[in-house]
Amino acid sequence: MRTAFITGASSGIGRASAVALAGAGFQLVVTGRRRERLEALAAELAPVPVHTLVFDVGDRTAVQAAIATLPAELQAPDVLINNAGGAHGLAPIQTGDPTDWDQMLDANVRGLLNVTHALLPGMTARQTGFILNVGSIAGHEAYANGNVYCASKAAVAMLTKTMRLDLLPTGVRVAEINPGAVETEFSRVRFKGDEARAAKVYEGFQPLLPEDIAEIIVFMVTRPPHVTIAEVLVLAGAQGAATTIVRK
Ligand code: 8X3
Repeated sequence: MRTAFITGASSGIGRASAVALAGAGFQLVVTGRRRERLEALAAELAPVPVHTLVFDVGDRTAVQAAIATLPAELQAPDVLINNAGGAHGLAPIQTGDPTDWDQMLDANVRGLLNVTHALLPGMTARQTGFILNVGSIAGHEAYANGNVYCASKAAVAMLTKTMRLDLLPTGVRVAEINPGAVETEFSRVRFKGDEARAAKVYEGFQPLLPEDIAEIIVFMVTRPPHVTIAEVLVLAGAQGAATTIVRK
């Protein structure tokens, strides 16, 4: 049975990807910070084998310790989805909160590196595998007040390209999916629980659903070895660019 390892699987795109990959015949390792949510997901997906690991991707020691508890086979997954991350705050650089900046860089950039570093020995030894990084339209387009979030996702975009080159001789393929406006906890986290402000982001148009992204993720990671869909940008139908949305 093929194995998919998914970070940030307790909600949003990570959770939807876990459900979709289980449906496509994968066994799973699902990780996140919220144990109850991961356990509920594992129960929902039974009898598919689902291993849960609780850690913060930004904590390298915790990442390494958790992954070391896995059986060797699960430390060398067929597919790694680097999904964990998010946005904190939406403010001009001159009034932004450096604590928010640290959180975004820790999860979106260092977190991706921490998990990848822990799994690459197993994946490269197998000489096969697929790493899919969840980037964002924000990594390819600047928008006002996006500053550090955009920068963190631009780092994901460049890491994807450079990792692909470095890993080429190993048979491990690397790609990036870049969602636009997806209705998840993303805006609630960005606006620190301000539900009204978060709801406004998705008001007046049909945003993408996490399941829309998950379906594409499954397609990307199940292509045969001679096919790498290297980058995909997925926008809502009413969206032309990061902040260009037709609201009716
Ligand atoms: C989330 C999409 O447009 O808010 O990464 O940056 S956006």
